[in-house]
Amino acid sequence: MLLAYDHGYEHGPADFDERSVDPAWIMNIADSGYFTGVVCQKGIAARYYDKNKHKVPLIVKLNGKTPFHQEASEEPVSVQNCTVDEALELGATGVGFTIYVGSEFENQMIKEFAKVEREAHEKGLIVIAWMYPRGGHISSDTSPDILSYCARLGLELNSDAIKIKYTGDIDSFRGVVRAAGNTKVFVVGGPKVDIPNDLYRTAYDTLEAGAVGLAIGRNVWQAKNPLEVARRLAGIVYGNEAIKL
Ligand code: FBP
Repeated sequence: MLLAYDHGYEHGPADFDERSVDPAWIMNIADSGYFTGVVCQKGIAARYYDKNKHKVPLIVKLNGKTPFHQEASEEPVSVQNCTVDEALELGATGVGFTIYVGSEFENQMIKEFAKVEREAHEKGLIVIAWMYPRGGHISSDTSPDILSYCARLGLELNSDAIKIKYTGDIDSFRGVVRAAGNTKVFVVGGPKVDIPNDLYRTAYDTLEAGAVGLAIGRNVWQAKNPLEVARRLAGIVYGNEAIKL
């Protein structure tokens, strides 16, 4: 279970309430024992992640984009703002990198990713690719065929794991997981759902389809009781015995 907290960059502080706007509050949730990683941009890591104090492994997201270029005519591009060495210095166990598959800037992101992947692996870091189909050439970002293509690309680019959207049903998602080969698959959480059981059902189904876990943000830290949501999700992901609390 990875706790995602790069939303301040990707969506702006509108995603946060008075609790979740504070990165220190998030680090406590991440360190609660339910999570196997916290994902954030370098500024949050530098200022709020203490490698001598926090037990949860750190994944530094190396690129990002704001939502201000969302016109249909504007193709998405996620730009690198942090190096592998900086991530290492911050205490990272792994690095994260977004590729908007299908974007007119896809080649630029793949080229940057290839450099990052090479260097991160040489230096012993885990590499996780956010494989998001996006842009005017993409008809649907939950299409099983398109997500399978993204998953396969993640494997071919030598990602240890990919983070990807759910297709919406177990059978088609099995195909996505199969396309990823031995690259591990994490499923994104998405906007907060109103009915918690829908979240738990999706978590269960994605694991049933072969995903290794969830890389989830809003559905945890926007919840009234984040640790209760984390506990329920951990029960699904690890099985109850593995919960460390
Ligand atoms: P959520 O669980 O909140 O959806 O977080 C997953 C995530 O991939 C974040 O890492 C990232 O900030 C955000 O979703 C990207 O959202 P968008 O789909 O709007 O680009």
